[in-house]
Amino acid sequence: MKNITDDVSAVAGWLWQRGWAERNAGNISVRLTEGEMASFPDEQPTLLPLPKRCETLAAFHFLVTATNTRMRDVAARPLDTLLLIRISDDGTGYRILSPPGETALRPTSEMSAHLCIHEMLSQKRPDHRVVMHTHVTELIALTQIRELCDEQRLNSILMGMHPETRVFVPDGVGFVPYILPGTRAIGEATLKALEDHSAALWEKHGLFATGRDPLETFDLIDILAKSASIWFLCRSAGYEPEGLTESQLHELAKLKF
Ligand code: 2HA
Ligand code: ZN
Repeated sequence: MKNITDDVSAVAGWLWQRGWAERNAGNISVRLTEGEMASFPDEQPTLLPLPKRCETLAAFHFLVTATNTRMRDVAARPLDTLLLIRISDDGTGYRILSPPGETALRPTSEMSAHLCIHEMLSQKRPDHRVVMHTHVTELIALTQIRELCDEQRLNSILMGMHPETRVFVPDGVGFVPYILPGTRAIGEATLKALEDHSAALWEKHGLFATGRDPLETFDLIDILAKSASIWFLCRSAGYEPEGLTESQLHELAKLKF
């Protein structure tokens, strides 16, 4: 538990420093492994309802950022801003195990999207137990350009701007057209986009990424942001970036790490 809390709080600090977490922007959840799961307190905390039953996540523990918390506070005071929750045995609700006792804190407003995604991950990519949402300025800016609001076009830009992207984000990003945040509809659209990609870009809002651990998930976001920045730098200098050629991309795709 301590290591994972340290990693989440380190990443939260980086998100803030990079300018991707204004006010209470962004949220992080981690499905804990058996070894990290906490024992049940003697007195069971109140059962809180889930918007949708999550049978596949029954009895799992998650570390989640609390709603209305700032990433800079998660970095400075992880124990006051991260919640340890346990999904009930029937998957209809959850209990907050930490902070202990009754607390006014509640999980992130994007909790329903996070849980939908964790359900899919537990089936399709069980080693991916981190879901991270943040407002990556450079990537959001791409989605403010109407002609770039297209999955193929976005991926061709992102892949072409830097070899790292082709190597470390081989499946590229999924694109989610604008939907009101916090709704079931955006949760479902994100889930669909993440079935085939480790990152989903929400039009005019931000990025959702999945990974095996918080540091790896941050790295993926960082690489995508780098590609977008290079594109904007070239455009701001008045040039159309050339992009890696098909044969260069093909060669990179064969690299193994
Ligand atoms: O957690 O970023 O999308 C605050 C948000 C909502
Ligand atoms: Zn957001």
